[in-house]
Amino acid sequence: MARNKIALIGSGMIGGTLAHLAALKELGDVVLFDIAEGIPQGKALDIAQSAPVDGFDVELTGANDYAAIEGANVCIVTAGVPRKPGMSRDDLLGINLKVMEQVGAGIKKYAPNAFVICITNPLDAMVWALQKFSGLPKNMVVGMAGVLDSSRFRHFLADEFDVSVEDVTAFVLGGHGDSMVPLARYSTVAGIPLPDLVKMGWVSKGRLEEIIQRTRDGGAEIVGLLKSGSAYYAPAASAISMAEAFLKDKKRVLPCAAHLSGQYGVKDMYVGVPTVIGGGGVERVIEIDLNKSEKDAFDKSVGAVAGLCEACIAIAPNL
Ligand code: TXD
Repeated sequence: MARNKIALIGSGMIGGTLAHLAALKELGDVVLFDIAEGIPQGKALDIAQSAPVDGFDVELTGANDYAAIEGANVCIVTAGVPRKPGMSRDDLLGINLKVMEQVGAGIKKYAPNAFVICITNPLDAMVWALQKFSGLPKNMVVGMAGVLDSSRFRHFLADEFDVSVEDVTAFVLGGHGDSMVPLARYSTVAGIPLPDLVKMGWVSKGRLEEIIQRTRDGGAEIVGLLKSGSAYYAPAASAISMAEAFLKDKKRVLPCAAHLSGQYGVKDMYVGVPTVIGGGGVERVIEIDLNKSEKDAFDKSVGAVAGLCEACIAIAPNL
């Protein structure tokens, strides 16, 4: 029986970590792809040389040609450039949009049946453009942000309450960015919603607000500490959980940037919502009840994503 094949488009910090995790978990053979020559080959060889120590049997290869991703079951896209000093968000958007055009063409040609997980920023707009450039079914192209954002929220909550991270569930909706919407009402410790924990005296309302704000600023906090580059361990782990849900048909309920066609009143946009991920890709978008303030925050976040999509169309009218 042939192994699954996982193609990593972009072999930078997240790409390399993805390759290591996918290999350790024996999710399948791994192909690292990048335009930088030597980087994907070097990382593939380095990780392959750890296989005898850790005892995993997967093949790792590095490539600069899209033909190497042929027949991949999963493609995880991190290709692009990060924001550098003096660069506006629009500059970044323009450059990464061109990258998505190339990546979309490569996937369309060599891996049209793959489940595609986009990580490149600005996430909600890039995944939207990648789906259009690749022409793959909308349920097979998804963006990673919600798993990471809710994992950050869970970490902070578990730390605050001094309980296991395993017993904390958290819910984050909306776009990946300043306007993300962490939902306290749907976040729990072993099923006890956060507002109840406030009533039980576990945490004050003010402190909970601080934790929510720290979650929103989670990416920036790490950028500030690292000085160059952004987070990569938790983003890679988050994308791997999505790939695993697909490859093992686990039907996990995960928040992802999914294509909406009317759900939550949103049409033809990718926004962070709870989904079911299994062998059919995004098998379901779960529509939860939002109260007035949650809906307002969600709509504001959707507005921010719509602005990014419009900026994409201004650059690439063929979208
Ligand atoms: O939650 C989330 N979605 C995110 C997103 C969390 C953290 C970081 N997030 C974004 O992921 C970040 O803003 C970046 O846009 C991506 C990738 O982050 P990473 O830290 O891995 O960036 P690197 O190390 O700069 O790697 C990017 C690689 C690098 O090796 C380039 O040579 C390559 O992308 N690159 C390309 N590969 C293929 N094709 C093209 N055109 C290309 N251009 C650059």
